[in-house]
Amino acid sequence: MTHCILIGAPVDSGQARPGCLMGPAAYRVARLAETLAALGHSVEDRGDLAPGALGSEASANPAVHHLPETLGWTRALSAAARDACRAGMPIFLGGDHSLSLGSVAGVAAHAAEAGRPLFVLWLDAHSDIHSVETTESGNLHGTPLGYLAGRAGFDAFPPFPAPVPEANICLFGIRSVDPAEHAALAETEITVNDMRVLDEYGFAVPMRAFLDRVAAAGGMLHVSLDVDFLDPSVAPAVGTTVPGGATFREAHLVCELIHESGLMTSLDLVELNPFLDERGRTARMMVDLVGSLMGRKVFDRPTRSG
Ligand code: B3U
Ligand code: MN
Ligand code: MN
Repeated sequence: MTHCILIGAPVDSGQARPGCLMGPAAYRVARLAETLAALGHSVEDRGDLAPGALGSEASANPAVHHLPETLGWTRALSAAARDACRAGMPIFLGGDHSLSLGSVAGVAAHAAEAGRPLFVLWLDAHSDIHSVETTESGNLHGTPLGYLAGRAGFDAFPPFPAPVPEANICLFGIRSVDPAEHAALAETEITVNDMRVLDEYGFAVPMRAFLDRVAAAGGMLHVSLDVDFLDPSVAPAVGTTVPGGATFREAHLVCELIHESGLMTSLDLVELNPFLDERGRTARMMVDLVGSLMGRKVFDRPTRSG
Protein backbone atom coordinates (compact mmCIF):
# COMPACT_ATOMS: atom_id res chain seq x y z
CA MET A 1 0.00 0.00 0.00
CA THR A 2 1.23 3.47 -0.90
CA HIS A 3 0.39 6.81 0.63
CA CYS A 4 -0.64 8.85 -2.44
CA ILE A 5 -0.50 12.62 -2.15
CA LEU A 6 -2.52 14.47 -4.78
CA ILE A 7 -1.23 17.94 -5.62
CA GLY A 8 -3.32 20.02 -8.02
CA ALA A 9 -1.27 22.28 -10.29
CA PRO A 10 -3.65 24.26 -12.54
CA VAL A 11 -0.77 25.58 -14.65
CA ASP A 12 -1.83 27.08 -17.99
CA SER A 13 1.04 29.48 -18.65
CA GLY A 14 3.45 27.05 -20.34
CA GLN A 15 1.58 27.02 -23.63
CA ALA A 16 -0.83 29.11 -25.64
CA ARG A 17 -4.12 27.24 -25.56
CA PRO A 18 -6.17 27.89 -22.43
CA GLY A 19 -7.79 24.96 -20.65
CA CYS A 20 -5.14 22.94 -18.81
CA LEU A 21 -6.04 24.87 -15.67
CA MET A 22 -9.18 22.72 -15.51
CA GLY A 23 -7.10 19.53 -15.38
CA PRO A 24 -6.99 19.00 -11.60
CA ALA A 25 -10.77 19.39 -11.34
CA ALA A 26 -11.30 16.92 -14.20
CA TYR A 27 -9.12 14.28 -12.50
CA ARG A 28 -11.12 14.68 -9.32
CA VAL A 29 -14.43 14.40 -11.22
CA ALA A 30 -13.06 11.31 -12.99
CA ARG A 31 -12.62 9.74 -9.50
CA LEU A 32 -8.86 9.57 -9.26
CA ALA A 33 -8.85 9.48 -5.45
CA GLU A 34 -11.57 6.83 -5.35
CA THR A 35 -9.70 4.72 -7.91
CA LEU A 36 -6.54 4.78 -5.79
CA ALA A 37 -8.46 4.04 -2.59
CA ALA A 38 -10.21 1.06 -4.24
CA LEU A 39 -6.76 -0.39 -4.96
CA GLY A 40 -5.99 -0.27 -1.23
CA HIS A 41 -3.89 2.90 -1.17
CA SER A 42 -4.32 5.76 1.27
CA VAL A 43 -5.01 9.09 -0.42
CA GLU A 44 -4.37 12.60 0.78
CA ASP A 45 -5.59 15.41 -1.48
CA ARG A 46 -3.61 18.56 -0.72
CA GLY A 47 -5.81 20.68 -3.00
CA ASP A 48 -4.56 23.07 -5.67
CA LEU A 49 -1.35 25.09 -5.49
CA ALA A 50 -1.00 28.73 -6.57
CA PRO A 51 2.08 30.38 -8.10
CA GLY A 52 2.50 32.98 -5.33
CA ALA A 53 3.63 36.58 -5.83
CA LEU A 54 5.06 37.16 -9.30
CA GLY A 55 8.24 39.00 -10.20
CA SER A 56 8.91 40.84 -13.46
CA GLU A 57 11.62 38.64 -14.95
CA ALA A 58 12.11 38.89 -18.72
CA SER A 59 13.97 36.78 -21.25
CA ALA A 60 16.28 37.87 -24.05
CA ASN A 61 14.30 35.47 -26.27
CA PRO A 62 11.33 37.59 -27.44
CA ALA A 63 9.18 34.49 -28.14
CA VAL A 64 9.08 33.50 -24.46
CA HIS A 65 5.83 34.33 -22.70
CA HIS A 66 4.60 34.04 -19.11
CA LEU A 67 8.10 33.77 -17.65
CA PRO A 68 7.17 35.30 -14.24
CA GLU A 69 4.19 32.93 -13.88
CA THR A 70 6.31 29.95 -14.85
CA LEU A 71 8.93 30.93 -12.29
CA GLY A 72 6.22 31.36 -9.66
CA TRP A 73 4.84 27.90 -10.37
CA THR A 74 8.34 26.41 -10.38
CA ARG A 75 9.05 27.78 -6.90
CA ALA A 76 5.68 26.68 -5.50
CA LEU A 77 5.79 23.21 -7.04
CA SER A 78 9.37 22.57 -6.06
CA ALA A 79 8.63 23.30 -2.39
CA ALA A 80 5.41 21.24 -2.45
CA ALA A 81 7.14 18.31 -4.16
CA ARG A 82 10.01 18.21 -1.72
CA ASP A 83 7.64 18.30 1.19
CA ALA A 84 5.31 15.61 -0.22
CA CYS A 85 8.18 13.23 -1.04
CA ARG A 86 8.96 13.01 2.66
CA ALA A 87 5.43 11.78 3.39
CA GLY A 88 4.50 9.56 0.46
CA MET A 89 4.19 9.42 -3.31
CA PRO A 90 3.27 12.77 -4.85
CA ILE A 91 0.96 12.71 -7.87
CA PHE A 92 0.88 16.09 -9.63
CA LEU A 93 -2.39 16.86 -11.38
CA GLY A 94 -1.64 19.27 -14.22
CA GLY A 95 -1.69 21.64 -15.70
CA ASP A 96 0.62 21.85 -18.69
CA HIS A 97 4.07 20.23 -18.79
CA SER A 98 5.86 23.36 -17.54
CA LEU A 99 4.78 22.12 -14.09
CA SER A 100 7.58 19.55 -14.27
CA LEU A 101 10.14 22.37 -14.02
CA GLY A 102 9.05 22.55 -10.39
CA SER A 103 7.83 19.04 -9.55
CA VAL A 104 11.06 17.38 -10.66
CA ALA A 105 13.17 20.08 -8.98
CA GLY A 106 11.55 19.24 -5.64
CA VAL A 107 11.78 15.49 -6.23
CA ALA A 108 15.47 15.83 -7.16
CA ALA A 109 16.18 17.84 -4.03
CA HIS A 110 14.53 15.10 -1.98
CA ALA A 111 16.44 12.30 -3.74
CA ALA A 112 19.73 14.11 -3.09
CA GLU A 113 18.76 14.51 0.57
CA ALA A 114 17.93 10.79 0.75
CA GLY A 115 21.21 9.93 -0.97
CA ARG A 116 19.49 7.99 -3.75
CA PRO A 117 19.95 8.34 -7.53
CA LEU A 118 16.95 9.76 -9.37
CA PHE A 119 15.77 8.39 -12.71
CA VAL A 120 13.22 10.12 -14.94
CA LEU A 121 10.88 8.43 -17.43
CA TRP A 122 9.35 10.89 -19.94
CA LEU A 123 6.23 9.46 -21.61
CA ASP A 124 5.52 12.05 -24.30
CA ALA A 125 5.15 12.74 -28.03
CA HIS A 126 7.71 15.55 -27.59
CA SER A 127 11.23 15.66 -26.21
CA ASP A 128 10.67 18.89 -24.17
CA ILE A 129 14.41 19.59 -24.13
CA HIS A 130 14.40 23.21 -25.27
CA SER A 131 15.86 25.93 -23.08
CA VAL A 132 14.42 29.40 -22.48
CA GLU A 133 16.91 30.52 -25.13
CA THR A 134 16.18 27.92 -27.83
CA THR A 135 12.38 27.66 -27.73
CA GLU A 136 10.87 29.02 -30.94
CA SER A 137 7.24 28.80 -29.86
CA GLY A 138 8.06 30.48 -26.53
CA ASN A 139 5.92 27.82 -24.83
CA LEU A 140 7.87 26.82 -21.75
CA HIS A 141 6.14 23.42 -21.52
CA GLY A 142 8.75 22.46 -24.14
CA THR A 143 11.67 23.03 -21.72
CA PRO A 144 11.43 20.94 -18.50
CA LEU A 145 13.73 18.14 -19.62
CA GLY A 146 16.46 20.67 -20.45
CA TYR A 147 16.14 22.16 -16.97
CA LEU A 148 16.15 18.91 -15.02
CA ALA A 149 19.15 17.64 -16.98
CA GLY A 150 21.03 20.75 -15.86
CA ARG A 151 21.48 22.15 -19.37
CA ALA A 152 22.38 25.79 -20.13
CA GLY A 153 19.85 28.48 -21.01
CA PHE A 154 17.88 28.75 -17.76
CA ASP A 155 19.48 31.88 -16.31
CA ALA A 156 16.21 33.29 -14.97
CA PHE A 157 15.50 30.06 -13.04
CA PRO A 158 16.85 28.93 -9.69
CA PRO A 159 19.78 26.59 -10.34
CA PHE A 160 18.38 23.05 -10.61
CA PRO A 161 19.02 21.49 -7.17
CA ALA A 162 20.59 18.19 -8.25
CA PRO A 163 20.59 17.76 -12.05
CA VAL A 164 19.48 14.32 -13.18
CA PRO A 165 22.38 12.54 -14.92
CA GLU A 166 21.66 12.10 -18.64
CA ALA A 167 22.17 8.35 -18.33
CA ASN A 168 19.24 8.27 -15.87
CA ILE A 169 16.75 9.85 -18.29
CA CYS A 170 14.59 7.89 -20.72
CA LEU A 171 12.36 9.44 -23.38
CA PHE A 172 9.62 7.07 -24.42
CA GLY A 173 7.12 7.42 -27.28
CA ILE A 174 8.49 10.59 -28.86
CA ARG A 175 7.60 11.50 -32.43
CA SER A 176 7.95 15.30 -32.61
CA VAL A 177 11.41 16.81 -32.10
CA ASP A 178 12.43 20.37 -33.12
CA PRO A 179 15.87 20.92 -34.76
CA ALA A 180 17.38 22.57 -31.66
CA GLU A 181 16.09 19.67 -29.55
CA HIS A 182 17.57 17.18 -31.96
CA ALA A 183 20.94 18.88 -31.67
CA ALA A 184 20.65 18.84 -27.87
CA LEU A 185 19.70 15.16 -27.74
CA ALA A 186 22.46 14.18 -30.15
CA GLU A 187 25.07 15.39 -27.68
CA THR A 188 23.60 13.63 -24.63
CA GLU A 189 23.46 10.12 -23.21
CA ILE A 190 19.70 10.36 -22.76
CA THR A 191 17.96 7.16 -23.87
CA VAL A 192 15.72 8.04 -26.81
CA ASN A 193 13.02 5.43 -27.31
CA ASP A 194 11.22 7.19 -30.15
CA MET A 195 8.32 5.58 -31.96
CA ARG A 196 10.76 4.14 -34.51
CA VAL A 197 12.35 2.08 -31.75
CA LEU A 198 9.00 1.09 -30.22
CA ASP A 199 7.62 0.02 -33.60
CA GLU A 200 10.55 -2.31 -34.06
CA TYR A 201 10.96 -3.77 -30.56
CA GLY A 202 7.51 -3.23 -29.08
CA PHE A 203 6.92 -1.36 -25.82
CA ALA A 204 7.85 -4.06 -23.31
CA VAL A 205 11.48 -4.76 -24.20
CA PRO A 206 12.82 -1.16 -24.05
CA MET A 207 10.69 -0.42 -20.98
CA ARG A 208 12.03 -3.45 -19.10
CA ALA A 209 15.58 -2.55 -20.11
CA PHE A 210 15.19 0.89 -18.55
CA LEU A 211 13.42 -0.37 -15.41
CA ASP A 212 16.15 -2.98 -14.91
CA ARG A 213 18.74 -0.19 -14.91
CA VAL A 214 16.77 1.79 -12.32
CA ALA A 215 16.47 -1.30 -10.12
CA ALA A 216 20.16 -2.17 -10.42
CA ALA A 217 21.09 1.35 -9.26
CA GLY A 218 18.63 1.32 -6.34
CA GLY A 219 17.10 4.42 -7.88
CA MET A 220 13.99 6.47 -7.30
CA LEU A 221 11.82 6.82 -10.39
CA HIS A 222 9.88 9.91 -11.41
CA VAL A 223 7.36 9.27 -14.20
CA SER A 224 6.14 12.24 -16.25
CA LEU A 225 3.06 11.24 -18.26
CA ASP A 226 2.02 13.70 -20.97
CA VAL A 227 -1.46 13.05 -22.41
CA ASP A 228 0.02 13.29 -25.92
CA PHE A 229 2.08 10.13 -25.28
CA LEU A 230 -1.24 8.51 -26.17
CA ASP A 231 -2.66 8.37 -29.64
CA PRO A 232 -5.21 11.17 -30.19
CA SER A 233 -7.85 8.54 -31.02
CA VAL A 234 -7.87 7.43 -27.37
CA ALA A 235 -6.91 10.78 -25.80
CA PRO A 236 -8.19 13.76 -27.78
CA ALA A 237 -8.09 16.30 -24.92
CA VAL A 238 -4.67 17.80 -25.52
CA GLY A 239 -3.56 21.00 -27.25
CA THR A 240 -0.75 19.43 -29.26
CA THR A 241 -2.02 16.17 -30.71
CA VAL A 242 0.52 14.16 -32.69
CA PRO A 243 -0.68 11.10 -34.63
CA GLY A 244 0.92 7.71 -34.12
CA GLY A 245 0.98 7.57 -30.32
CA ALA A 246 0.58 4.74 -27.85
CA THR A 247 -2.63 2.76 -28.17
CA PHE A 248 -4.93 1.90 -25.28
CA ARG A 249 -3.26 -1.50 -24.94
CA GLU A 250 0.33 -0.29 -25.26
CA ALA A 251 -0.21 2.44 -22.70
CA HIS A 252 -1.72 0.05 -20.16
CA LEU A 253 1.10 -2.45 -20.69
CA VAL A 254 3.68 0.26 -20.01
CA CYS A 255 1.85 1.25 -16.83
CA GLU A 256 1.58 -2.37 -15.67
CA LEU A 257 5.29 -2.94 -16.24
CA ILE A 258 6.10 0.16 -14.20
CA HIS A 259 3.85 -1.07 -11.42
CA GLU A 260 5.39 -4.54 -11.41
CA SER A 261 8.84 -3.00 -11.07
CA GLY A 262 7.78 -1.37 -7.79
CA LEU A 263 10.10 1.53 -8.61
CA MET A 264 7.89 4.59 -9.19
CA THR A 265 8.19 7.16 -6.41
CA SER A 266 6.48 10.22 -7.99
CA LEU A 267 4.22 10.99 -10.94
CA ASP A 268 3.19 13.96 -13.12
CA LEU A 269 -0.08 13.87 -15.08
CA VAL A 270 0.22 16.70 -17.58
CA GLU A 271 -1.31 18.46 -20.58
CA LEU A 272 -4.92 17.34 -20.08
CA ASN A 273 -7.11 20.11 -21.52
CA PRO A 274 -10.66 19.22 -20.44
CA PHE A 275 -12.06 21.97 -22.69
CA LEU A 276 -11.02 19.80 -25.66
CA ASP A 277 -12.33 16.54 -24.24
CA GLU A 278 -15.22 14.41 -25.46
CA ARG A 279 -17.53 13.71 -22.54
CA GLY A 280 -14.60 13.22 -20.16
CA ARG A 281 -13.08 10.25 -22.00
CA THR A 282 -9.47 11.50 -21.87
CA ALA A 283 -9.69 12.30 -18.16
CA ARG A 284 -11.13 8.82 -17.56
CA MET A 285 -8.41 7.22 -19.70
CA MET A 286 -5.70 8.97 -17.66
CA VAL A 287 -7.32 7.87 -14.38
CA ASP A 288 -7.51 4.30 -15.73
CA LEU A 289 -3.80 4.45 -16.56
CA VAL A 290 -3.05 5.60 -13.02
CA GLY A 291 -5.03 2.54 -11.91
CA SER A 292 -2.66 0.33 -13.92
CA LEU A 293 0.37 2.23 -12.60
CA MET A 294 -0.84 1.64 -9.07
CA GLY A 295 -1.65 -2.03 -9.24
CA ARG A 296 -4.89 -2.74 -11.04
CA LYS A 297 -4.61 -5.94 -13.06
CA VAL A 298 -6.94 -8.25 -14.88
CA PHE A 299 -5.50 -11.41 -13.37
CA ASP A 300 -3.03 -11.74 -10.53
CA ARG A 301 -0.16 -13.93 -11.75
CA PRO A 302 3.43 -14.17 -10.61
CA THR A 303 5.38 -11.50 -12.51
CA ARG A 304 8.71 -11.95 -14.27
CA SER A 305 10.48 -10.35 -11.33
CA GLY A 306 8.08 -11.63 -8.64
N1 B3U B 1 8.60 21.35 -29.45
C1 B3U B 1 7.51 22.28 -29.67
C2 B3U B 1 6.17 21.61 -29.50
C3 B3U B 1 5.82 21.09 -28.18
C4 B3U B 1 6.58 20.73 -27.12
N2 B3U B 1 5.78 20.27 -26.18
C5 B3U B 1 4.59 20.35 -26.64
N3 B3U B 1 4.58 20.85 -27.83
N4 B3U B 1 3.47 19.93 -26.01
C6 B3U B 1 7.67 23.50 -28.76
O1 B3U B 1 6.78 24.36 -28.81
O2 B3U B 1 8.63 23.58 -28.00
MN1 MN C 1 5.40 17.25 -22.73
MN1 MN D 1 3.92 16.45 -25.44
